[in-house]
Amino acid sequence: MRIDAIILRELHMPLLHPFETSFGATTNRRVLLAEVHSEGLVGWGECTATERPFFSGESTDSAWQVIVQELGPKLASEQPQHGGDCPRIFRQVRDNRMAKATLENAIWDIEAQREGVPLWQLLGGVQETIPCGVSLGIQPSIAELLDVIERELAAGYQRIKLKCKPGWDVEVFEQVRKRWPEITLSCDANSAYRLRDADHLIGFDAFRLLMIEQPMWHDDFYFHALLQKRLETPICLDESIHNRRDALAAIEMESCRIINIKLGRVGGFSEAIAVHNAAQERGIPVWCGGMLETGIGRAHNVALSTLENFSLPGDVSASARYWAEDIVEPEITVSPAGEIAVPDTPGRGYEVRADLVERLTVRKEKIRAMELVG
Ligand code: OSB
Ligand code: MG
Repeated sequence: MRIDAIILRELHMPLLHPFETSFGATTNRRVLLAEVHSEGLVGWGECTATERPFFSGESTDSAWQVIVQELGPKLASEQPQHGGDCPRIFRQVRDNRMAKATLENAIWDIEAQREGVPLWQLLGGVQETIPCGVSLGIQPSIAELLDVIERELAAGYQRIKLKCKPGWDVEVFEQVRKRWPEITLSCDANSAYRLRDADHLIGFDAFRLLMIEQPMWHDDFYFHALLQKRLETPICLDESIHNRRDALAAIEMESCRIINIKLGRVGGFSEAIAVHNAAQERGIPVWCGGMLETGIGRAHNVALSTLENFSLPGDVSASARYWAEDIVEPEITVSPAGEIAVPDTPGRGYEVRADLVERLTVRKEKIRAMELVG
């Protein structure tokens, strides 16, 4: 496909509610969107980098810089035939996976439109409805958390994931389990614990959690394997898994029994599919994580979640949980059974509201091809 233009945008969008993890709270999202024009079609990609480099080493500003100076010019100088050509085009640039995913996913988005098939079918998806869970940030009090859980269960969500950290864990789980002994419950520490906390973490077994997500260091396999040996509860790795090789290492070392796949964290659809397949071949279930995305990233997460081995409820939930008004039409909605029905229209299946995107844009840059940049 001929790349006619790449426009990078930054949008400012306030979250309906602040979202707090063990590494900090987010109130306002700075969202990067890539708008790629090719032969009359427009593909969109959303960058999942956080405002500050606390989840991974990437941030809104680092991704902006790498896309404008490196990845955008490389892509604009090529004629990729498929989204799957992007990893080769970007190979010279190390890391920066969220920046790479922004552009690669936009190319898949165009490819699905060009082929006239739903994006999820182009990816090889087979599930027409996907099971949904919610990720609940750290709340000001346990009482407030219980109210939020009650609301999300009433909305139909199939799994409640609690963000946790030292001081916001066993007491919280105790109260939640007292009220709801049987719900599917998990927790996500975003790397908040250390080896000295191992005995404390083993205490989590009492709460019959579906999994404990990324309890220790963001870049570790070895110590998670030691911990997993002592835990009954499955460990799920998020931050540690950047690609298929990481997934193979984690599975081989028994660092985890479940993998969270995030498009940005692994660098885009190609690598996400490779991680999915590697896990499937080894009997390790996966689910799709979230990064507080707008409808564009959310639509891409929905499409990815249709692959066969996405067998656990993910963190892909309704637009209305995050945004007063989402930038896609229709918004992403979840049924009372806690499922998203996957769109059967060509492409991503959710139209981008170009007028609203334009209104929310605070910075915009047209990317120049490599030979023009020099
Ligand atoms: O670890 O899953 C995470 C949000 C920001 C950074 C890391 C994480 C999260 C979430 C959000 O849990 C889940 C969602 O988008 O609903
Ligand atoms: Mg996580």
